[in-house]
Amino acid sequence: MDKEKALAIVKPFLTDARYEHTKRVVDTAVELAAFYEEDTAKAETAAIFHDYAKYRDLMEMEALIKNEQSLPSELLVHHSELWHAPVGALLVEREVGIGDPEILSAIRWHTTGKADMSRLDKIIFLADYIEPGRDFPGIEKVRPQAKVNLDLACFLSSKNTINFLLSKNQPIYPDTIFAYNDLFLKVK
Ligand code: DGI
Ligand code: FE
Ligand code: FE
Ligand code: FE
Repeated sequence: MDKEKALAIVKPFLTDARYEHTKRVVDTAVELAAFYEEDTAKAETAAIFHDYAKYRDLMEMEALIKNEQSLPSELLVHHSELWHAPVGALLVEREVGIGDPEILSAIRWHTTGKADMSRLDKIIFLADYIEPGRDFPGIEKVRPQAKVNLDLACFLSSKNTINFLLSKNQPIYPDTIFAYNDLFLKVK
């Protein structure tokens, strides 16, 4: 999809700050896709729409999670912050008409990750974590790995996120753990 057209679709659904974040994720993801010889057009579209559902009404998302076969009800016992990724993939398909399974997968898994992520999944997961506006503790060890070892960069992001969640006494979504273990075995 044309970049300007896609950005114009997503903009009304985002705050100004989130829109700026989205554009930085786009630049980061396209740069990584080019570096790893992945499809830059798919990376661009996935990045533009990755936070499409970030500000959807919680009741609307709850109803979708209850009623849609493709959304596991287990999401409901976890933090609602996780919902926008899988719900976003569904709504981007339904409302925007994006049908490419690789793009939808990258949107779906951008928050938690999962085991056996595709290269595009990893690029969006990582770009969302390291875009230049981010300032997470430990991020300075992740950024230099992005173009050296994609699995290691994703592993470090996943580890930092899990440490953050543990420090906040938050439960860890199963796919977040599956992503961590899978990447652990890949980088050890
Ligand atoms: O949407 P963004 O803010 O750009 O970033 P994101 O989609 O990576 O979501 C960020 C939030 O999701 C962040 O506050 C950490 C949280 N998160 C990621 N994995 C888990 C999680 N929260 C819980 N409770 N459990 C998880 O497994
Ligand atoms: Fe997100
Ligand atoms: Fe993320
Ligand atoms: Fe994001």
